[in-house]
Parts: sequence; C-alpha cells; structure tokens
Amino acid sequence: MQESKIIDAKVIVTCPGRNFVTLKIATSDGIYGVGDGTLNGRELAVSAYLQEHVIPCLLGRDPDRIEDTWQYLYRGAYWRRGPVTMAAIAAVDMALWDIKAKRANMPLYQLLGGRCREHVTVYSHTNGHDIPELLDSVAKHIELGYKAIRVQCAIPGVPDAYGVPHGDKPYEPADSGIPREEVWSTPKYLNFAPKMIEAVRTKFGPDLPLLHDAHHRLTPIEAAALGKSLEDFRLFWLEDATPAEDQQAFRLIRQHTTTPLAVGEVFNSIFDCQQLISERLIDYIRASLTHAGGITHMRRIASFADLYSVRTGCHGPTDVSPICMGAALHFDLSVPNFGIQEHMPHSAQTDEVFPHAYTFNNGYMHPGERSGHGVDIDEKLAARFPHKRMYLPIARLEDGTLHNW
Ligand code: CS2
Ligand code: MG
Repeated sequence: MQESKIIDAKVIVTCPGRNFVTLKIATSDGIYGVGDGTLNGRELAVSAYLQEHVIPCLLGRDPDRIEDTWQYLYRGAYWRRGPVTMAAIAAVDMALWDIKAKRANMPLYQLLGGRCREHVTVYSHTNGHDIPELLDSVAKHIELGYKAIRVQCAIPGVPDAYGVPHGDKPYEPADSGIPREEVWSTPKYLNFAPKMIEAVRTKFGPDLPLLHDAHHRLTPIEAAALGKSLEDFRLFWLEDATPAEDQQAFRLIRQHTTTPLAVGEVFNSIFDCQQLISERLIDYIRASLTHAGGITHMRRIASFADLYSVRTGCHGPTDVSPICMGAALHFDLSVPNFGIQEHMPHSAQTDEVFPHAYTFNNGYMHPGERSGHGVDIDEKLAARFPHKRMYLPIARLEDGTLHNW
C-alpha cells in the first residue's frame, strides 16, 4: 500500500442540543477519518488537550501505525490514564481506524476480523413518573421491536430519581447553567425498586430481558441487599450498583447475590477493571470506545474479559456522539464475547450533523457496509450550533449531604 502521512487534524465542537467533540484527521492520500472525544460536562478539556498537546505530535505521522500511535500518546505522555487523556486518545484511535478501513475499502468490522453475528442486539431506555407510566413505556418499546429493556422510575418521595424525564423534557442528563441539584434517598429507593421490577416482570412475563441502573448510589452492603431482593425477577443485569472505583466492593456484593452485575461506563483503562474481571466479580464490562481509549484499547479489554467469561455491554448514551455509536457497532459485531449494546437514540438534529450508515431494525442494529466506520460530520451544519456550557446534575441526600449522582 502507498505510504501516507497525516497532514491535518482539527477539533470540531458542536452543540446540536448537546455538546460533542469530534477530531477530524486528514492524510496525504486524500482520505480523512473522524473520532469522538466527547466527555459530558467537560468537553472543552478534551478539546484543549487535543488541540494543544496531541495534534502537534500527529502531523507527519504514518496514519497506518495505529497501535504505535496509541502507545505514543499513552506511554509517551508520561501522565497516563484519566478521562480527559483517554477520550483524546480514543478520538485519535477511532479516526485512524476509520482511515485504515477507508484505505482498505472495507467496513471497519471486516478489518477487526469480520462479523461474529448477524446483527447487534441493543437495549433501550424506558422510564416513568410512576409504575403505570413505566409499564406503558415498556409496552411502547416492545412494539418498536426492542428485545431487551432498561427500566427506571421516579420513586415516591424522590421525584428526580436517576433516569426519569425532568418535567416534560426527555431524559437527557445535561443542562445549561450551573449543575442542577437533585434530592436522593437510598432507603426510599431500596423499598421501591423491587416493587417496580416485580410490576414489569409480572406484566411482561419471564422471558423479557430486563436491565436496571442503580447509578453508583449504594454502599456495597446496600447493593448486595438490592441484588438479593431482585433475584426472583431474574434481571439481565444490575448496573453500577456501587461507585465503580472501588473494585473490592464488588467482592462483597458477589458474596451475597447471583443477580448479574454490570459496571464500567466511567472506566477509562483496563486497569480500572483488572481485578473485577480476573476475580470474576462482574458479568458485563460497560466501558465505551470514547471513554476507554478507542477501538484499540476496548479490544484489549474485551480479549482479557473473554478469558473470564465476562461479556461486553458498551455504554451508548446520547452524550457520546453517533461516531462512537457507529464505531461501537463494528466492535460489537466482531467481538466474540459480545453481550449487549446500549442504545439511546440521538435527536434528529444530532443525526443530521452526524450522517451515518448504521441502522436500527426490530431491536437489532447494524453498522452498515460503508467503508470506514460509516459515520461522518457535516461541518457546515455543525458550525451552526456553537458550544454551550452544560453540566450533569448533582445529587444530595435529604439532609443536604453531597452524594454520588
Ligand atoms: C447512564 C448514562 O447510559 C447509562 O447507563 O448511566 O446516561 C450516564 O448517566 C451518562 O452517560 C452521564 O453522562
Ligand atoms: Mg449507566
């Protein structure tokens, strides 16, 4: 293959409803690739990291040396890991894989070893301000074809519970202004959660895969109690039962319950889940391509997880861009120990800014057959939506103590 060099790289920050950070890399043979570096609430930190520290080192490099570039940006920086660094490396990595697959004139999944399955099973988000509203939302998503469903609900006395629409807006965790404050009560949640899951299980029968996200709010023993109380309802997974940085906490949860556990949307490195995987403390690893160093690093995490029967369940919220979604679908199609993929559809405006080849059909997604990862950015349209400062909410207990959101 003809030799090629990186001749240009630029960061595009756009806000079609929410902020996205995109890196676009161009090569001397007239090809370009795009990567996602979005870090919800801290987007400009990644943008500056790329602009000021990464792009100057990329110019002149061979775009085909993806692993070497990954190592160069990871080891070469001396300061390793962390969400900002790893999102920046991910953006470079995704763009380089996009370029390599375009040069090979293949959809990315072919370069990753070809497909291991026909399509990618995704789960959707359902929610309600009360149980009847949640049941309606589940029915609606089953009608849309979804084969697996995440259920969240407002809790009596805790109206702003995680995962529930705020007012009449759809569930979108990012607001302008300073961070919105929500009130949280673990006792009320622990009392309500089994009733909510039971209601869904009773109405929709034993076969529907059900997922639930506790969003880091419990202590290990509370998480263990919740897992135990949900065993009869056979969850597909209980997600983020306790703050994810304490790997040993999962040992305690595991000792008490057989409810399958998923964690890792905030992870940015294989070292964040080394113990969780090697001690078989979890069942699904939730890291995303954007937050865990791109395709190169996620493949390493998945191969390691495969040794211990841990499967993938990539984070796929609306706060990573369609570029991450597209690249994730190529990864999902090609990785042997795939579990499930999260799917939160982007707004029509976001989809317009990021035209893509991937499709949703009857509960399954497919990355499409376009060469590269199949997602692009319409720069002219993106320029019409300048960055807006936005934050995730924060949570406080009823007495005002700051808690995990
Ligand atoms: C969530 C996310 O998708 C999920 O499971 O936990 O919505 C998470 O809250 C956001 O990605 C935070 O930016
Ligand atoms: Mg989550």
